[in-house]
Amino acid sequence: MTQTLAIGRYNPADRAALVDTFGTTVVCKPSALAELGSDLRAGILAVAYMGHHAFGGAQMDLLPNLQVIANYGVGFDAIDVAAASARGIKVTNTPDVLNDDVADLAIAMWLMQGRQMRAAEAHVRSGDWAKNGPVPLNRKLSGGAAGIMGMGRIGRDIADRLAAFKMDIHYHARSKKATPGWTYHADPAELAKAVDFMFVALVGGPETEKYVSAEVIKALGPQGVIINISRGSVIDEEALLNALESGEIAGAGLDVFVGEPQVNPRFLGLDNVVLQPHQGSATVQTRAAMAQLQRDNIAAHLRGADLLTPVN
Ligand code: 8YV
Repeated sequence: MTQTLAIGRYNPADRAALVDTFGTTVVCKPSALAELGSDLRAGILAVAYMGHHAFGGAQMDLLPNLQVIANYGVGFDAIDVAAASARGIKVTNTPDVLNDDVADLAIAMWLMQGRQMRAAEAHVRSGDWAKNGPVPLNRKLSGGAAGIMGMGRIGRDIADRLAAFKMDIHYHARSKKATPGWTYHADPAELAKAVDFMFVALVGGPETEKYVSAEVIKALGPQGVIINISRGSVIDEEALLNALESGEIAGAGLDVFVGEPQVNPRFLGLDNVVLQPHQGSATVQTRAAMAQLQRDNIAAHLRGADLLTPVN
């Protein structure tokens, strides 16, 4: 009988690999658990989890012999880790393998927003270039001041890329890090005040909810642009929309939203934003590496070896 249950919308290759490796049963979301027979549920030792639906104590209790939840993603805010720990369930994630792709997307959104590439492309496609001449001048990006909100693994990879753009780099984190001379700000609003471009790379979850508050957004000022590749929840989205609509800040590049994949329709009417469908890690190579690490964690657990990337 299968010992592994996969929860989530896996791409065909990852799904096939889970089924081939573990004889996995696959369901789309945690709410489907209750529909599985009690014998099947009682046999499950490992869950391969993917997605952003909450997976909490109530769902864990439907799997009375569950030992490990291997998350497909570095962010594990959908999983109630405290509830898992209380039940003796281990949680793993997929750090590092996605850093490059997520940092690449952050830089791409920054360039796209700053150089108004969406409007510029429309200018070419519509024939306006030939008819009406060049687009208005944009702002220079290289050599400016950039802030990283949350200097973890992904924040560091974004900063390394920004260094190649000759940016003056500032950051906020819980503590000062060893850096090549980047400026630390203990207060998030002070970071915002010091820079024009703020890259948000915080860990999601209740501790960081609306961490980028109305005050922080205001401190960024009218030239300010926010790029967010972490979680929608870490920004006060209502305050962000107000600031974008009123010109309190200049723009945003967003890969993540509160309540995604539903996106607040107010974003759709704005010309100063670049919007992406939470695709930071969505390349063939990176998703394959995430899926492999997820399977490796499950395999390690089932053979009694140490977990590769434990969370708790
Ligand atoms: C998701 C992510 O895991 O790693 C993360 O934290 O946000 C993504 O890579 C991916 O969208 C699958 O749910």
